[in-house]
Amino acid sequence: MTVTSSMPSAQIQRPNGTKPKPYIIGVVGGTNSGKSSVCKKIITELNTLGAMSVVSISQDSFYRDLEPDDLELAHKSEYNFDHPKSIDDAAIYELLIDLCEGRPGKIPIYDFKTHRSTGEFEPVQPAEVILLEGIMLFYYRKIREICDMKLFIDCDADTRLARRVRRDTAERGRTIDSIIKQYTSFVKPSYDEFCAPTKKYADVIVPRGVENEVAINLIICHIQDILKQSGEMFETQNGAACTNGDADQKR
Ligand code: UZR
Ligand code: MG
Repeated sequence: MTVTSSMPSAQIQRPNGTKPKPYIIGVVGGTNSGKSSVCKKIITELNTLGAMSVVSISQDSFYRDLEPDDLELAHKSEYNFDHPKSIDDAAIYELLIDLCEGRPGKIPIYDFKTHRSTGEFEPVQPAEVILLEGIMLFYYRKIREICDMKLFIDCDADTRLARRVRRDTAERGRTIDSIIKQYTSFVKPSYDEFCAPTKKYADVIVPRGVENEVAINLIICHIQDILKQSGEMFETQNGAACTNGDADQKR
């Protein structure tokens, strides 16, 4: 694990008397690097440690709707979903602002088989911790700047491709030929252009993803410390007396 900075970069402060803004953790890495697994592991660990509310948001929910021509290309594996313009980054940012300001939001439900948003949404409530994962999130300046902690999951390209073949055949209705065509024409070049260079923005670079228990434990401890500190500041400002177990009331 490489620790390049440990300063939280919280920009949004809520007025005195309201709960502190959620702690936003951005998790970036190439396709199938293990981003979702790292997020799941962090959620499980945080939940076991105390009554902490955590929500997880994926960049994959925010693919833009395609025009008919582009949709046709997508079905032939000739559309570049790994280009920054394919994501509605403004919608992600607006959702984060809503959650930071204590308003509930909604996450679109995307269907990878049809390459379309289903038109349905999943409601999301403000929480103490927000995990935000996706291949290009640090490419978008506003999103990267709203993150308090930025993780980059580092994983060899051959491992990622092998996992991608397995996942996309099993879960996303793809053939091996279409996966390889998409990978060599778009996924790999876009990773090199839009994802890998954003590693420089990460606070922590995690090799081997979810298998890296030492790194994940250090990250969990850091999150706990930060939440404890902001909970204590909140109590001091508001004169509230809470015990350690009252994480829900504390924040
Ligand atoms: P993760 N993707 C599709 O294959 N089809 C879609 O309709 C939308 C996205 C792929 C996308 C990217 N692209 O590599 C991957 N391509 O989903 C991101 N080509 O998902 O980070 O979970 O691997
Ligand atoms: Mg994923």
